[in-house]
Amino acid sequence: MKREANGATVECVRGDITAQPDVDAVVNAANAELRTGGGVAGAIHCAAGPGLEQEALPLAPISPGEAVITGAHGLPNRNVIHALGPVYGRDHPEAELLANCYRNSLALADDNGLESVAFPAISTGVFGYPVEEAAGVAIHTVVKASEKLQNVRLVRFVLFGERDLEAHERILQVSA
Ligand code: AR6
Repeated sequence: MKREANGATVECVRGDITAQPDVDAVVNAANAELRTGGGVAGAIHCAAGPGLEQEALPLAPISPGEAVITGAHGLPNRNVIHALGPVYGRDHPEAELLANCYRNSLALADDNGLESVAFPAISTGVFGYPVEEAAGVAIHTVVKASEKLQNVRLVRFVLFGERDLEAHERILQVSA
């Protein structure tokens, strides 16, 4: 499903973040060291090839809420934006740190002249953030941030599972 927010389209789809060839940037649910890792990070590094880690490593370490941008290497996009989500129950205040991931990623995309960005559900895997809570933070932050975007016109949430998709759609329905 999709909604309009301040001239930008916000949409939720079920899929794989490494298979979004029509967006300028994909966001990586990174680790602080910007190394390969598992989950989204593993899939992105695997699809991009070793050049991605080589380019990213000198930008590490990053802190929760922070985001950095690199080229996309073997991925069919222009850039990868690497954002470090909070570990649920450890990094506080977790909602603020998670919101910062989305805000900072969108600001980086916008500043680099990108028009479309795809996000996974940051922190909801290994980092243990309950998906319903994370979806609220993610969607509200993106809708609010869209007020200030000059270049980004499409923000896509790419959810791996049906339950994750439904959680995001429920929030998007009432927020844009
Ligand atoms: N496309 C879209 N979503 C995916 C994909 C994919 N290919 N693969 C997994 N997901 P996670 P985190 C979903 O663990 O919680 C890594 O090891 C997944 O089902 O990737 O921020 C890093 O190195 C879940 O809903 O990110 C870090 O150490 C969501 O994406 C740590 O995990 C996020 O899961 C980051 O943990």
